[in-house]
Amino acid sequence: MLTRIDHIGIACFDLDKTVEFYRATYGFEVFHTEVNEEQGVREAMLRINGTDDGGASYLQLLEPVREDSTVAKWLAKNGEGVHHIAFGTADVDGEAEAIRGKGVRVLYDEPRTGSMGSRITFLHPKDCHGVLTELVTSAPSRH
Ligand code: MC0
Repeated sequence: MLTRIDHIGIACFDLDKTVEFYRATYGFEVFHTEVNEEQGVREAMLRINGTDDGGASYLQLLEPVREDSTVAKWLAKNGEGVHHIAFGTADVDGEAEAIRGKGVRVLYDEPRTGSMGSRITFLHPKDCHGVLTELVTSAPSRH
């Protein structure tokens, strides 16, 4: 079961300036930052609210850390904006398998490491009406 919006991923050229925009405009504060080398991004998580299943929903601001990263490629083509949406689930493996069985391309054979120790996978945007879609099981310590 997909139980919440875990985060909305927003691609930006300058993470610090974008963080400052969200702080000054809406009052959202940075909950967590990290560099995910595998994904080629530096990211800031802005916690928006807690959810009924004990998780939370975030805005995830993403700045590429190398030219060949998927986010750098996307920014070069589209400019800044919403890059993906992520649904939270207690069972990313099971959800990925079930969705693959419905004919949607799941991009990873096994979930990889995402923000704050989560386990993540992605669904191909061309199979999801143009939306790059991520499935996330957050680390147990986050609940
Ligand atoms: C590409 N496309 C998108 C898209 N990225 N459509 C909607 N939203 C996006 N974000 C479209 C392109 O416009 C193109 O359409 C087609 O998909 C193929 O794209 P491409 O530019 O030729 O690029 P590919 O095929 O090399 O790669 C696309 C793919 C890739 C989705 C497979 O971006 C990928 O593996 N993404 C998953 C990983 C990722 O995005 N990581 C960054 C966030 P046309 O019509 O022009 O053919 S990391 C993250 O979020 C972590 C840290 C976390 O949450 O914890």
